[in-house]
Amino acid sequence: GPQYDAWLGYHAALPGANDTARKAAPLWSKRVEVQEQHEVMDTALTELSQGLGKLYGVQPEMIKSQTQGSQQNERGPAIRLGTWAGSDFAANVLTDAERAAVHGEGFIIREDESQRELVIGSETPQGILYAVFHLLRELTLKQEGAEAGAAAVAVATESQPERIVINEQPVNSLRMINQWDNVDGSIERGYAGRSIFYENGEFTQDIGRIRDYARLLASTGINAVAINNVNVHRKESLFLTERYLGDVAKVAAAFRAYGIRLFLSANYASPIEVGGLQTADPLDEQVREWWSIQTAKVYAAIPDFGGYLIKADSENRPGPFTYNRDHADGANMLAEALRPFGGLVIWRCFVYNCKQDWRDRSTDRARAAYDHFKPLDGRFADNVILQIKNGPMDFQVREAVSPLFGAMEDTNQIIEFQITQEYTGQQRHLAFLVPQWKEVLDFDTYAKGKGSEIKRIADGSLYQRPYSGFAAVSNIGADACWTGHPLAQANLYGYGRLGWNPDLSAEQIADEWVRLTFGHDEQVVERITGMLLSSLDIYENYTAPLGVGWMVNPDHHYGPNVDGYEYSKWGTYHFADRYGIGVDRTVKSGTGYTSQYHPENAARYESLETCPDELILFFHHVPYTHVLHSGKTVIQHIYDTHFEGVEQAEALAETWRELEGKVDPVIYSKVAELQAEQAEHAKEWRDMINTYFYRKSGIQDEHARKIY
Ligand code: BDP
Repeated sequence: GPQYDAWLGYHAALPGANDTARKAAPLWSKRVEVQEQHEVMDTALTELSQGLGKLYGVQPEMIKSQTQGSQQNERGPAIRLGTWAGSDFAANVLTDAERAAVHGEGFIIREDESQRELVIGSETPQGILYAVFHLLRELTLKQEGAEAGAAAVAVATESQPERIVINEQPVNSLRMINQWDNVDGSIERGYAGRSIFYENGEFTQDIGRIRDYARLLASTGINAVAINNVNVHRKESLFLTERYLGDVAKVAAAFRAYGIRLFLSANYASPIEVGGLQTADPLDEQVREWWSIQTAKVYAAIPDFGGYLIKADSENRPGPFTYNRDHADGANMLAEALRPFGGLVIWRCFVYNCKQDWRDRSTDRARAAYDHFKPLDGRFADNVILQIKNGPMDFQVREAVSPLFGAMEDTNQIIEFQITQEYTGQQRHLAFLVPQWKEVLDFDTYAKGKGSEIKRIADGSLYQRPYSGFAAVSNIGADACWTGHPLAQANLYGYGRLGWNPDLSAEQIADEWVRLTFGHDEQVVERITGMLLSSLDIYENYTAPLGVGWMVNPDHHYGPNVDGYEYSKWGTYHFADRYGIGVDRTVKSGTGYTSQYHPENAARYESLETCPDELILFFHHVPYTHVLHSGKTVIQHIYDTHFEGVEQAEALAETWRELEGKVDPVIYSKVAELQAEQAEHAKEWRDMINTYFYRKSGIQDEHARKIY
């Protein structure tokens, strides 16, 4: 059904879609020709046939021919697809220069003048698969006219329909998903049911569901996945051994069919936990040998294994610090074991002291990643990639960007986002995260002068790094709609699309997702895109103010708790007292964190005059009466945004209710229920936050609204 098909339903399930659509079927859609055999190519063919079938109501005829050299004049209407090396289709239609313009996973889709032939070409089978998904998406998006009953596809301009001409090249080479799934079937920070990978200590037998997931991911351009939690416990450490490798290989096969490489999170202390050694010291010969042998076993089972994802010396996980080694020593040791097989080490920079003393303000958690890793620039092996969270704290609704981007020109770096909504409403509240990711990606680090945006560091172009890209924590589970909140599918979709092309706008991504999922009814499109695009600001309005973050219940992180973390060891303080609030991270009088940015940004954040309002409490400790650039005092801003946020959350619920009867009834009810719940919970946030600051400050709301 529509919940499960997500954005790949091709409108087959929408009322009345098929009859009118059939008329609009392009000439070439009735026949598909291919000349080569490859697993991923086969997937592409299946997708193409299914997709066209759903879109136009007719199954295309599939022709597989081994013979090359088909002549121009013999060719009847068809889609012809193939790689440069494996077919002559592209050669017949495209010039050498056109082909040279795309490489690797990039592709070309070209319709001829007479609109009888559509050629899909790429250097790789993966490129062909991406092309097929891209084509089906475009055709679905252009079905608007067909659904409205028009005779021709909506690509028509004036009387002549437009010829399809598409060239696409993924901007980032690694486009990865991290599952935080545990082998007991639970998911760390999962809000959409149990794991689809594991149950009760074993791998699932339901490979079909994993395949369906691979399909969703590949359709947005994802090409890598780590299938277990970065917090690797004893049982998951055994994934590298005979105990589980056969199962891992089966999952790898499901992903392989969709062009996705499998990675494993590995336990840094595996040589001890699994290998029975006394140490995991990266410079110990036995330890190095253990990793080499174990890695060879992994590759024997999974020849295209991607590599290891490592969380070390973080939140009680083991790491090289135990042996007085640094993270370059640790990562390079694993890199050596992986190198013979072309494998990668993805080493996370989420390293900080989670047992710090709150009275000691010199240990600012925001500083930690930069302090640990910046001095190691240039020391990492060439198959090591550092995975850096978008911000220096931990996926808050608002925080500064990580100053590590642009600080390590001799190190491969990828950016880590969190699709799962740990701190953004846990898929009970609506929070479309793409606008946040866009802001981060468009942030100018000034690392090499103006125009050094984070997206250009993530994609490797600024420093010409060989490995680059995106990673993100998944938001899916065994839930019927995959993501708990049906509209949270837009985050998974949007992440994949941005990884492919970070220049897509949040508006375009939202519009695409809504149309692919719900069809082209203008009211539906307008309302749901509106809901998505306003959702993050609304969530920010009624939660922690002005970039200060946290204020959530400890451990599970749902719901308001202003002092929940204030007197604990995690380093996530707001320092509110009767006079003011915020963390002084200036060089002048605070932790000195601002100096981790390049001078342009350092200066902007250091000064109260130039620090942007939305981050004022992230960088400064100010009195409640401090006047923001908006003209409001901090305390009045807190009151206003919290009252407004609740009204906006109520309006979201109201907007959705207007769509009853216009969207799938199951999705309708689920979202209606969740939006009502969000509106209720927003009130709890408003009341807790406003009351807290009213009592601390003793300052009245200018509008004398009811605060407890
Ligand atoms: C935090 C989560 C924790 C993760 C950690 C991480 O609360 O569950 O293990 O990040 O990224 O956001 O390693």
